[in-house]
Amino acid sequence: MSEDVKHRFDELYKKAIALGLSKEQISTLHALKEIRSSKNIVWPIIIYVFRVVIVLTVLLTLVWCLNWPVRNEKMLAVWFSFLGVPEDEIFKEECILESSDTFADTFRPPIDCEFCRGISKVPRVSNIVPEEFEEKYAYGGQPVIIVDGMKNWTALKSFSFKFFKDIYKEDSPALANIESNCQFFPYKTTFKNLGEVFNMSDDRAHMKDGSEPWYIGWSNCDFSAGNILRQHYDRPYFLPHVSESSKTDWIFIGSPGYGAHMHIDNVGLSSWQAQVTGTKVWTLEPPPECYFECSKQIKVTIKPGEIFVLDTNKWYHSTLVIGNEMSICIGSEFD
Ligand SMILES: O=C(O)CCC(=O)C(=O)O
Ligand SMILES: [Fe+2]
Repeated sequence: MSEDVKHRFDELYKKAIALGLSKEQISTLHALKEIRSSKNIVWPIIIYVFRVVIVLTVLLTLVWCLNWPVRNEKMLAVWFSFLGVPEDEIFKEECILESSDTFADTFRPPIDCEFCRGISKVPRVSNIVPEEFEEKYAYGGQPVIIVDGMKNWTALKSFSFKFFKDIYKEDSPALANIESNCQFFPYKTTFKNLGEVFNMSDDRAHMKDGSEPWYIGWSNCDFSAGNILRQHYDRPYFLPHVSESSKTDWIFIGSPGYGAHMHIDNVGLSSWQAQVTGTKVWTLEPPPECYFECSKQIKVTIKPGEIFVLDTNKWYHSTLVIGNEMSICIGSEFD
């Protein structure tokens, strides 16, 4: 109400009292009731809408985090169809929305801490039969190192920076395919693709004094390159007989001093990673919801010739190449 209206209303009020009307009589006036109710109508509506928005946000966040009673994919499908994207286009391999690590971490459904309870060490085993590997390590949360996992692999002798540079030559179909269809992780480097990696100077690649460290990874989804790679290694002997390794191998390569930042994956399956050259320290952490039930951190050093098996979808993990040698790893998921 403006000051002028207030003033005039006060005057009227005083006159009405002077004319002998009581306060009670004045307050029963119809016009006064309307003024009172019109003054209060806006704020209650705003507060009501605000409350509804808060309750809906909390409910949707809970449903998203628990992935129940509606699956996250279904929620996204509803959202995208609201935006006019047809449902069958949403889950094609190329993402409509790139989800950042932080986004994916924040909205990751909570993990059952059973997988890490009581685990504080990573055992080194050898000569393990697939049945024992399956029972103890394949699908639970216990990470393991198989020290004789690369017996008879020629990769130990043939894999090098030059070996990969030759497979993915400039202008080769393999490099073009990798660059447009496979995943590439530059980590802390500024490389935009694999072509740029293989274009770096030999001095930097081989960590000549003072050169900048580097570390990258890529998935090999090129069939012809995959065939060449597989001539140099076999399916690890300890994998359960029925399990299949994915057709896509992962290669991680880089110099001492660098590695992968702390993250958790969302690939669904456990994976094995063969340390062909160099030495890498893995730092494992349970997800925050398991801090009070599991060891807070486990560090493990993987040496050349060893295979590390880890469920990267449950354990947060980061890596650091140590020593003097370039680290080259090849790995795959298994079901
Ligand atoms: O080998 C690395 O440096 C990281 C590998 C990784 O993040 C993975 O295998 O999930
Ligand atoms: Fe990972």
